[in-house]
Amino acid sequence: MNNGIEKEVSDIEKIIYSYLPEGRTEQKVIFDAMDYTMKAGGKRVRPMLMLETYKLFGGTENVINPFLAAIEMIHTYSLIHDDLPALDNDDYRRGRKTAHIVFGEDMAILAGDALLNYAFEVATTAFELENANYIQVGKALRTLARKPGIYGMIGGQVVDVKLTDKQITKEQLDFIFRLKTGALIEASMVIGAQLAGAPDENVNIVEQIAKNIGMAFQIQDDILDVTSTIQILGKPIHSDEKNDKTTYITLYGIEKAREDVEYYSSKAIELIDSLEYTNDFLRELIISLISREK
Ligand code: GRG
Repeated sequence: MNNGIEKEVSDIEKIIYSYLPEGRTEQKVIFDAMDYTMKAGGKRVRPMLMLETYKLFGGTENVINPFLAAIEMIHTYSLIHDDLPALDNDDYRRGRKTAHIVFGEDMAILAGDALLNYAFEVATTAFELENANYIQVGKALRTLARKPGIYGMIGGQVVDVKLTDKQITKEQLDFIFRLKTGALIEASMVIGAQLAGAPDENVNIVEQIAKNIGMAFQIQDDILDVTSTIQILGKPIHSDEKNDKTTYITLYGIEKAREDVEYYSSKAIELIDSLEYTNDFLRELIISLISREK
């Protein structure tokens, strides 16, 4: 990770942690589970993309802060649930034991639920901030509700789970990638644009940029699952094979997968360059995602 990105991750973590709840009561274990999973050190790709898209369109206010925390909470909830015995049944994530190993399956389910719900509790605090534009916050909230839901991340996960062990087509894999992984990346960037008050035509271009990043990101995830190590990834490798999942690699082979990561990333860069706004950091961040090793 380059120094600029490292500094950004550290700044974002300070913001995210400031929104975590403090637990002193009977239900303290849920606060502990939220804390444990949120502080396990993910790459913070989604909040970074959100913040940099916000800056791309000239955003400078702290209205973005609760949304940075909310998107990472929703992402973390999805990982907790994805690791459960009923789904991928993984013991490690972000270099630590998964939530269900540490807190038990019951508490891991509840911690995921809690993070999803708390994400909205946090995001709605944006209305209380000075200078908050209620229409922009309302639009961002709708994106936050819709993209991770049944037409987005959960929808993609449902098809992924239903088709586990089955022969699947390229079209079905594309559908799963676009929803399961792409939708949250779309939410991140679209919210950044909406909160900065970007015109609708630019919000649409941002959505296209995010779609391409989402595809590149998930294909790279499939590549790393067969080429990396548990030490670097912080989660088990060959997880897809263990779970009888058809992946980009099993369908297309590793060479084509690498070419397609380049293809989707260049499409994202071309689209970003077509805007009359510039943010070199965002451009660099997208390029760094192509060559990411974890
Ligand atoms: C509601 C039972 C129930 C399950 C929902 C929706 C869902 C579970 C899971 C989402 C699907 C998922 C895990 C998609 C994979 C996307 C992906 C590549 C995740 C890894 O993201 P990174 O690499 O992770 O950004 P870090 O740890 O760096 O944040």
